Amino acid sequence: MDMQLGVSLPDIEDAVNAWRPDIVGVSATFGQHDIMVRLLDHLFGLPEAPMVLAGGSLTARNEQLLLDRYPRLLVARSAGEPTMQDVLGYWHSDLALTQVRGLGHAGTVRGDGVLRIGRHQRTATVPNRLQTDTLPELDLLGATFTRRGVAQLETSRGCTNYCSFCPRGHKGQWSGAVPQALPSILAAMREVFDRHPDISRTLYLVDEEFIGRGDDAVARALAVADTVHGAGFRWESSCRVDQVVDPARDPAWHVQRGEMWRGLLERGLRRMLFGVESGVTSILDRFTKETTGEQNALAIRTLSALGVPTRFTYITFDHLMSVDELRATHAFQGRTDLLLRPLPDLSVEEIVDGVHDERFVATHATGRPFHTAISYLLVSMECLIDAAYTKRVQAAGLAGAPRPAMGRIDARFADWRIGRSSHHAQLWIDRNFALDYTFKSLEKILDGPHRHAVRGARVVLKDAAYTMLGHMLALIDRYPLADERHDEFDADLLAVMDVEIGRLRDQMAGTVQELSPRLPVDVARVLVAEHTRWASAEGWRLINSADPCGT
Ligand code: B12
Ligand code: SF4
Repeated sequence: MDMQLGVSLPDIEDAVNAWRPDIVGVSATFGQHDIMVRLLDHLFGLPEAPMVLAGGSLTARNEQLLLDRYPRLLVARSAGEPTMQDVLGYWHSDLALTQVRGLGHAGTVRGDGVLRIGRHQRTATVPNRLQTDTLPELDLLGATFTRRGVAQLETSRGCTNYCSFCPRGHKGQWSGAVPQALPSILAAMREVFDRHPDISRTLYLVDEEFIGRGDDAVARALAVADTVHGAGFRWESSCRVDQVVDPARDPAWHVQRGEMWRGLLERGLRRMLFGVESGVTSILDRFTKETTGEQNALAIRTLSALGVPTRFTYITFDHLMSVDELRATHAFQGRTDLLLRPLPDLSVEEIVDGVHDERFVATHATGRPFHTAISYLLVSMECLIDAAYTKRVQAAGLAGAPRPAMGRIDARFADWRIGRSSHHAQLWIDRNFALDYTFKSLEKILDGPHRHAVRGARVVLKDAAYTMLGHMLALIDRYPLADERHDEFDADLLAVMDVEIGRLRDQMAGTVQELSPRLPVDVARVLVAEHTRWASAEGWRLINSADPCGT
């Protein structure tokens, strides 16, 4: 039962009361803590409580908190399939609880033993490499399409890196063979797509790292793409920048990669998301990104010259950053020598060489600043529970209260001026989020010149956000670090934001007026309605609906 598809909590409670299941599995992700607690309260309050197993990204973050509150709960801490199999074995008394792979628990949970509350235990985790075929549940795909959702699939699990802000506990190390079951999964998905001819035949491969590692990484990526494309789909996914440019590798490796990117485009790649996260090497070091600013610059040039449609995510503010780092961030986002024109007539060798050559870059640069290619500007670090970065923030005495709803903690910034700027940047994002999201959604459903026009309108919003960052830096220069005058700083910042939003309003009115007659009537209607709402909004509020993940 999927609550994203209209199922309510009472519906689930009714189903549990009617079916009286032995085991209930619950999956929760960011933002769903409150609803999960209500469900678990209900389940554990039943006279004969079922065995309850919870998993998902948010559950993994809140494991300790949940086990404190529900000592009989089982927490699935890794990929679900082996854990589910073992839990069935446990239910049938074929396995001991300690033999169930990938579990967090508080002791004995079947009501037939002594609970050791407060001594949470973890069983051995299943490495991702032991599970290369993932079989998605397809019985909800049709209902997902009816609600204009998208089809997701994983072709690998885990990541090749350990960024400090990305808790790896339940995601693990990268593993991916060419999934043997992929053709039959795709055939089954195609049957569902066939019943929804209006839905774009695009698959979202939600791998954390699509390419992965190993000598056969390129061959595997091309084979997966071949299979997906051969089944009639285009696809989007995510991967790391070091799959494009890696200073430790030789030119031959880079040429092979360039050819791989062109090969992936021929095999239906629609867009690839890269978590650049910063262009400043000291920040990348703090993030344990294992990349450098220079590497990111070269990768952005290479991808744009190869014509790969990209999304870049970027963490503009982090709690441990200095003003110099924020200034360098601003400079990187403003660089006009990163986005090159697609160069289909040049060989991969020429591009791989050329991105190092400033004359080549000057000849082929679009002149557009890099920030126009960042999915969401002005985003701040989220201190996720259990992440290495969060531990550094805690060690620096900056940690605040836990926020289980988002699996993170509140935190102050080492430099109060950056903290106030980050807070106001979030206000800026939230005020403009719905309008930007409308543009983004329209872009997804439009093609050709219409899509281009909508994209142009998004750039207007991005330019304004970037201008705000410049204002913030100018203001920071006027306030010494040692003299914490929060109220005055806030007032100055709000005054600038008011001026800038006024300017944006004027500009956006012109943009929408020019754009809407060029759009299909129903699309124009959606845009005008959202624009009217946005233009008449007053004041600055947090709405907690930002989506900096960019996926
Ligand atoms: C799609 C997506 C989104 C979409 C969600 C859309 C949607 N409605 O599905 C959007 C864009 C909204 C999003 C946003 C965010 N996301 Co996101 N997102 C993803 C992505 C790419 C895919 C999610 C997914 O479906 N995964 C596949 C499922 C199958 O994985 P899973 O839920 O973890 O489940 C597995 C196990 O946990 C387990 N399991 C799950 N449930 C259960 C239940 C039982 C009973 C059992 C036994 C097992 C089990 O089995 C599954 C198979 O292995 C993942 C990357 C990834 N590969 O997971 C990132 C990811 C989950 N997102 C992440 C983050 C940080 C966020 C944000 C917090 C970013 C931010 N700073 O704001 C926001 C928060 C969203 C919010 N609510 O505000 C991180 C989480 C970090 C971490 N390592 O835990 C991830 C892992 C990406 C990354 N590596 O950085 N996201
Ligand atoms: S942030 Fe991305 S690159 Fe870094 S460990 Fe997580 S999934 Fe891997």
